[in-house]
Parts: sequence; C-alpha cells; structure tokens
Amino acid sequence: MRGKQGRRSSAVVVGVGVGTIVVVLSLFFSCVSVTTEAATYVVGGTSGWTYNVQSWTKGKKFKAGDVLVFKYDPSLHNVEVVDSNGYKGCSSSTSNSQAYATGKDQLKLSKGPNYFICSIPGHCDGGLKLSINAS
Ligand SMILES: [Cu+2]
Repeated sequence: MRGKQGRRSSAVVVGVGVGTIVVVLSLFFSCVSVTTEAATYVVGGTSGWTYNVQSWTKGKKFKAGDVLVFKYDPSLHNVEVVDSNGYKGCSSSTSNSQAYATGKDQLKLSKGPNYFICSIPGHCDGGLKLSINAS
C-alpha cells in the first residue's frame, strides 16, 4: 500500500517537471520568434490600400524589416515610397521616390520614418497616404 502511494507521487512529480520544461521551452521559443521574426502586415487590413488608411496604424508597433503588403486595384491606385517632403506635399517628384503598381506590392520597412503615397492626382490629398515609424 505504502509502496504504491510512493510510486504515484513520484509520477506526479515527474509529470510536473515535464510540464514545467514544456512551458519554459515554449516561452523561450515565443520570445525568440518575437525578437527575430519580421511581421507581415496587410496595409489597411481588409479595406486594403485606401483612403484614410493612416488610422489602421493605431495601436500597432512596427519594426525595421517588417513587411507591408499593399493590396489595391492597380487600375485605380499605386504606391510610391517618398520622403517627408513628398509625404507632406503629396508630391512624388522627389528624386528618391519609388513607384509600385502591381496591386500587391510587398515593401520592407526601414528603420525610422517610412512614407507612402498614391501618386495619382488628388488621391494622396484625399487621404491615401501613410506614414510609419519603424523601431
Ligand atoms: Cu490612388
């Protein structure tokens, strides 16, 4: 009787030990994935790359290397990577602006401010612009 109980309690101890190791390991791997894996975001969520898209960034923390996927109808819009002046003035005429127009452009964030606009006349002024600060 006493021997049986002893075996049962040691089995419980072993069970707790394995459980703790599993918890510790899964915590370890989830921390690793948070710090090293880049996140991928569909800009604007289900609405995609459209007007007043800036509100979509609220509450999100972006990191350098994260990938933004711009989804839109390429017959209606495009995406241009611009500098701060291009963003403020809705102008793509800056020398270092880059245009994309596939309708599903994947762009990597660089550290610091990142600016995107639609360069079709009136669209950026109408709110089709995005600024993201990546840490
Ligand atoms: Cu547009």
